[in-house]
Amino acid sequence: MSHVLILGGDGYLGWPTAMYFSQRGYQVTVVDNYFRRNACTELDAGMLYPVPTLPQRAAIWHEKTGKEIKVVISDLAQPDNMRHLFTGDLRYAWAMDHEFTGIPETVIHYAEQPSAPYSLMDYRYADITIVNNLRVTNNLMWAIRDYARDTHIIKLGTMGEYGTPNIDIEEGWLEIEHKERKDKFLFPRQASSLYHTTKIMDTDLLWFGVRMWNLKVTDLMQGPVYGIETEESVTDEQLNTIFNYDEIFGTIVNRFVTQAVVGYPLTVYGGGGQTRGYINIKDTLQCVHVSEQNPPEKGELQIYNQIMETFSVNELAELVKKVGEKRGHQVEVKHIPNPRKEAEEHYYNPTYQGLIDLGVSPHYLTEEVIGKLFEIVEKYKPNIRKDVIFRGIPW
Ligand code: USQ
Repeated sequence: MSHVLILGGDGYLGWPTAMYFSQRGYQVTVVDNYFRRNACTELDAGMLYPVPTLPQRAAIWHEKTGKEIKVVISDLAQPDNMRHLFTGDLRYAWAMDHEFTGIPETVIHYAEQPSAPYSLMDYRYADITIVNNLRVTNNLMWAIRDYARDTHIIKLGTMGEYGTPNIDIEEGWLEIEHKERKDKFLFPRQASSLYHTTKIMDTDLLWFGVRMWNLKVTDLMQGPVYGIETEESVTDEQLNTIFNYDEIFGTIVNRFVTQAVVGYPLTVYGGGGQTRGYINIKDTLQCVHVSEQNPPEKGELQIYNQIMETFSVNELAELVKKVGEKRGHQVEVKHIPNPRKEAEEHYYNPTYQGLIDLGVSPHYLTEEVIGKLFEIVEKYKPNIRKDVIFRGIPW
């Protein structure tokens, strides 16, 4: 049984990934320090519904499926905590049991502060973002270097590393001809938040590890994700992933649907021409799985653009309005001054063929798919707090 270690296993993507691999017969261990939950409490961010603790989630999963997900609660920004995951010394972490299950074949690294607005709230939140994200990645790189050189690191990157350049975006690399000589480099990066900047730095760290120590790394450049339900969560709503609709941790599609349900005008920032690549949470799981099944060679950094289609903010607002109105909601679209500093009209033409070539079959953002998301959000309507939807965190 192949062993997958998921760092950040309590998050929006981490928990669904844990169930997905467990369901498919993998031995799964999740590690988390509850950063996301604690930040939601600290910042009064609001969630669509409360989520059980990780040990509770694992117990519910076990009850439903007979399968086991091992849980470790630990802060991986501390180097020794990371190393203990590979040496088996879990005395200093909270773990469901202390039995060492061996070196994992794959580590999936989600253990990062994931919000752009959070990273720009003020210098303290910038510091937390930079310290957490870079230390966890560096600690992982060193633990793999010292104990597990055959282990495949799958790192969640972001399309935001590329920004919105005025040329086509390639999958990770760009061949450059300069003064009659050619070489291949990482595609130019230019982030539009400090959070996104940490992801660029992560890529640089791991690219260094690949060149120096022959590590095997896959970097998945993902766009904003939407959705709640995955195949594994449908049996019990307590298995649903954490769902934020607030300005800090909520992403746009999830936010717009929630806004439509409570009659809050859809918050289109500025002109609304901002275009990004989007992906259904179900496809994130497929992408990570095909990446796990197709590891790179030693000394190779493999990069995929993990999106399935592109939309502008205006297009998303129109789609949500259309579906919302069919379901009987009154939906207003409102352009508000953009709190962010970003291009509102720009060229955007990314390539995203690699994961599809490996066998991912996309779930597109159809009216039916949005309708299904509405259905779930409507169930929790009494929990939705209008006061956390927009605060206007400026860049
Ligand atoms: N936007 C609005 N109104 C809103 C919220 C967002 O117009 O109420 C706009 C933003 O200005 C931006 C776009 O929608 O142009 C996407 O914003 P977002 O908040 O959905 O996503 P973003 O901040 O870019 O970050 C999210 C995840 C992050 C991930 C990233 C992928 O939080 O972890 O890395 O999506 S990407 O955008 O491709 O960099």
